[in-house]
Amino acid sequence: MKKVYTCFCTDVIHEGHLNIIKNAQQYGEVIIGVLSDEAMVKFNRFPTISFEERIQMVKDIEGVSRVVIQNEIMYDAVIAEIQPDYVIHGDNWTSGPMKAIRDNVVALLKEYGGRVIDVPYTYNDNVKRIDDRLKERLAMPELRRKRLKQLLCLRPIVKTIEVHNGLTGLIAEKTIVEHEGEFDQFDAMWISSLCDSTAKGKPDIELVDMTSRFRTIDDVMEVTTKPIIFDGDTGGLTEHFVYTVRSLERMGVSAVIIEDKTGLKKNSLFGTEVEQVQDTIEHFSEKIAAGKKVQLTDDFMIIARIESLILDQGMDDAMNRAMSYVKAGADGIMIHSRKKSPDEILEFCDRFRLEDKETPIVVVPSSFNSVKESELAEHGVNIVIYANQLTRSAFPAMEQTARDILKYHRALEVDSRLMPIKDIISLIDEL
Ligand code: SPV
Ligand code: MG
Repeated sequence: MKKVYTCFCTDVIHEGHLNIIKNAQQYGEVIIGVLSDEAMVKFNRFPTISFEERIQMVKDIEGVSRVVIQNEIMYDAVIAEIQPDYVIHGDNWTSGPMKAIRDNVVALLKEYGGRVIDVPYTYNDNVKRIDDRLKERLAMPELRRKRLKQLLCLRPIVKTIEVHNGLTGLIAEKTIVEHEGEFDQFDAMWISSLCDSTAKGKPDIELVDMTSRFRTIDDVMEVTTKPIIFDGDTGGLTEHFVYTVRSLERMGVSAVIIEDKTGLKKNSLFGTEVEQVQDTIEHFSEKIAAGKKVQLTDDFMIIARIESLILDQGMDDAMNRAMSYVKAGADGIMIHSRKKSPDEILEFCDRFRLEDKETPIVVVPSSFNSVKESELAEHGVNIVIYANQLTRSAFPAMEQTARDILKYHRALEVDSRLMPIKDIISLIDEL
C-alpha cells in the first residue's frame, strides 16, 4: 500500500483537516505528523493544548494509520524516515512564507519519485470561528501571563520587540519571515518607557503616569496574543510598586523589569552625561522582595535591571548587585550597557553564569547592536529585547513624508513610499 503523509500544526481538528484526511485515504495509508512545540512556536502560534494532547487528538481521528512526531518545520528528517509516496497539504502553502516548505517537500520527494498533492484549503465561517476562538484563548490573561516562562523553556533565546500601540502590536504579532529555509517571528513584546513616552511626545522621566501606561498595555492586548514584558522604570516608591505588580499580573502581563535607580530617572542611554543616582542594594532588594510578596501566581516575573555598567560603577559592582537581587527574589537579571562593543555585556554574562546557571538574563542591544542572537545565547542570555527600533524607524519615515507634502503641495510624490490602503486595511482583523 502507498504511504501518504501530512503534518498537522493545530490544536483543533476541523472540517479542513478531515477533508485532507479524506483525500489522503484515496491514495493509500495515511500517516500524520504532529509538529513539536518548539517548531510550532517558531513557525505558528503558541499551542493551547499540550504536545501529548495534540498527539492523542490526531490518533483519535478515524482513518489515520500512524502518528509520528515532526520536530522541524522543514520535512527533511520526517521524509527520510517515512519515505512517503505522497505528501498532501492544503493549497494555502503554494504562496506566502509557507511556499518555502512546499518547495522543500517537492525537492525531497523528487529524489525518489514521490509527489505533492495540494487540496483546496477549507476556509469558511465555521473554520474562521474556530481559528478566532483559539486566538482569543491565547489572549486570555491566565494563558498569556505564563507564556513567557513557557517560552524560556522552548526557545534558545526569547526575541522581544518594542510595541507602543495596537498597530505596532500587530506588527509584533504577525510578522513572520522565511530566510534561507528558516522561519522566524518575535516571541514577546516590550512596552518600553522610552517609546511609550515618545509616542506621547513626552520625555522618558517617569512622567507618563501608570494609568496611561496601562492604557497602552490594554491597546496592545486587545489585538495581540503574545506575552508582554513591561518596562517599569524604577518601580517608583515600594509602596506604589506593589500595586503596579498586582495590576500588571491581573492584566496578564508576564514580567516587569525595574531598574536600580532612584530620584528623577533619565534614560540609560544618556549614561553619565546627565545626573542619575543608583539605588542602594538594600533598598532595591527590599523593593524586589515587596513585589514578590504581593504576587498571586507563579507565572509573573519581576526582573531586576542593573545600571552599574551604564553609570561606570564597574563589573564587580554589577555582579555583586546581581547576586543580591537574585537573593531578594528577582526572577531574572537585565544587564544594560551603552558601549558600542558587546564585550562588557558578554563578560558579565560569563561571570554571572559561573555563579548562577538558572536565573534568566535579559539584554537590550541598542548600542551594542553588532552582536547576533546566537552569540548572546552562547553566553547564557535568555531574552533579547529590541527596545526602540520600531519607533526609530517610523519617525524618520513620517517626518520625510510631512516634509515632502509641504515641499510639493500635494501627496503624489510620496505615494510610492506609502503602504497601500488595501494592505493597511487587511492588517487589521475584523471580528
Ligand atoms: C526603554 O526602552 O525604555 C528602556 C531601554 O528602558 S533603554 O532605552 O535602552 O534604556
Ligand atoms: Mg525605559
